[in-house]
Amino acid sequence: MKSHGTDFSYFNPKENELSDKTANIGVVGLAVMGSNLARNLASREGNTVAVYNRSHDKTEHLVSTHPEAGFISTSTYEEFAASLSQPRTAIIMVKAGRGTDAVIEELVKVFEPGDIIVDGGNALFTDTIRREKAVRETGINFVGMGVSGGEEGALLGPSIMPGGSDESWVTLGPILKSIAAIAEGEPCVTHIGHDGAGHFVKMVHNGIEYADMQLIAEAYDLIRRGTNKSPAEIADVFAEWNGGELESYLIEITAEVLRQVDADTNKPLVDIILDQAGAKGTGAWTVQTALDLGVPVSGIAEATFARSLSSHAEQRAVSRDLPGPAQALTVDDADSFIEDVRLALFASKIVAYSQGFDEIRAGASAYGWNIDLGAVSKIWRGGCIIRAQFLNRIADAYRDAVELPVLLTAPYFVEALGRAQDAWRRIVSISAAAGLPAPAFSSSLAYYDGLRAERLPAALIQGQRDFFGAHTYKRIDKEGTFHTLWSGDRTEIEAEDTH
Ligand code: NBP
Repeated sequence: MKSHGTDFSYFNPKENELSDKTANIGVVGLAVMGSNLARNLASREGNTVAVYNRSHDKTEHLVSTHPEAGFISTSTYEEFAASLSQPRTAIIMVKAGRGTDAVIEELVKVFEPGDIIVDGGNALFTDTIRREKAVRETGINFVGMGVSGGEEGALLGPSIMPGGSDESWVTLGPILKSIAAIAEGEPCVTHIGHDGAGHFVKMVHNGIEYADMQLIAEAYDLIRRGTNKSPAEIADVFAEWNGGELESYLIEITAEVLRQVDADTNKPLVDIILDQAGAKGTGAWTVQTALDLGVPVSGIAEATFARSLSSHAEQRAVSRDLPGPAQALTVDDADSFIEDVRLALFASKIVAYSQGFDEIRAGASAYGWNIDLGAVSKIWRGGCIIRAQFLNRIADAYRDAVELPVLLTAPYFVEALGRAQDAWRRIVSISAAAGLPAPAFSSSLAYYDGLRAERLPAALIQGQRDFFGAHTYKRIDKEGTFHTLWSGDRTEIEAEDTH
């Protein structure tokens, strides 16, 4: 995880020498996300939007192609600052990393204490914590803000996850509520917590997205291989699933992608697309952070690794002749097989979300954020990529038990997992026997069974650790920490705790 340096030691609040401030919000960075967010802001009553981009031609292009937006075009940071009413509020939408630091450095020179700088890019939350600390010293507020929903979301209503101070939320809250997606009458934005909390939650959102996509891909693959249905026929299956408990944006677009026919070859597009999945790194951040926090997000990790395995073309090429099972997948009853896959998908999806919320809980505890998990699930119901009907069930679970230690132990999920588990086990067994990779299905099931287990073989691991490294162990029958003298007479002694 790369971090980028920031030095605001030169900061010297400027006299407010410029007048004619007419915009209540500004956007810096006018590539696709910034332009669309600026247009969204401008379309809401009461907003006047100042825009700035490093290459001025982009600013001119946006302003001239959208005269209806009434943008205030600016070509320098000074002009940009002068066009904003106080407290000045600017949303940065530039390529995350060095670009973000570069813009912050410029804005800090022209903004004043009490003003608000918002980073709406996909920043690593630890960068946001560092930036917030540095900017705070100047008296300016810094808000790291996760934005989900892609280009369309930015334009029509994203799900927004702002961090930052309570003071900045007072100004920002109404503006963000005016542009966010609406789900069941509620805007998909809430003040997540201080400093990096918003970007942390956005990161986990993306991790869950990876898991959700991988699970759907595994479901598609098993149905295709098990039933010989065409992609268009499987699109119908997904469209039907979208009418039930799996209803979600990702299931909906899966049907659309599977139905698409390639114009050049007249074949299903999914058969023409190279089977190597890309990634921009937020899945890896989620897993790296989970490892640091000691949170087992195995479904998200498998989904991230599955993408990297897919993209290792040379390794796959030399491995093609590795021995596999003699028996291919055979399915007698296609309809009941498809229903089993649906249930396995639903159960695994519950695990992925449960693991993601576990990571948010652990992050909140480690970084001192007070995050309302029910509110997080609600703001993901609209605008974002993982929007899904069952987020309401997650909100219900945290409403009924705020301190719920494991999401999947909430009554609704216990019932759903009980209903799904036989099918889930059948699907994992069948795919393993047939040599078909279903890593997210199988790791989710293993996680579920690991949580359920009355006793785990971790006891043996503690014995091994004590044998080779004198790492000590605890006993089930008495207090204290113990070590066996493995290379001596193998008696047990009380020891210092070196866990
Ligand atoms: P890009 O990530 O492609 O960034 C391009 C923008 O960054 C341009 O405006 C460019 O200015 C500006 N920029 C760069 Br690069 N370096 C700069 C610097 N040193 N100083 C000032 N400006 C600089 O744009 P995007 O795809 O619109 O995404 C914007 C942000 O939103 C990113 O952080 C992204 O991760 C995040 N995001 C994207 C999505 C999505 O679906 N695309 C979704 C959610 C969040 P120039 O025109 O002068 O080169």
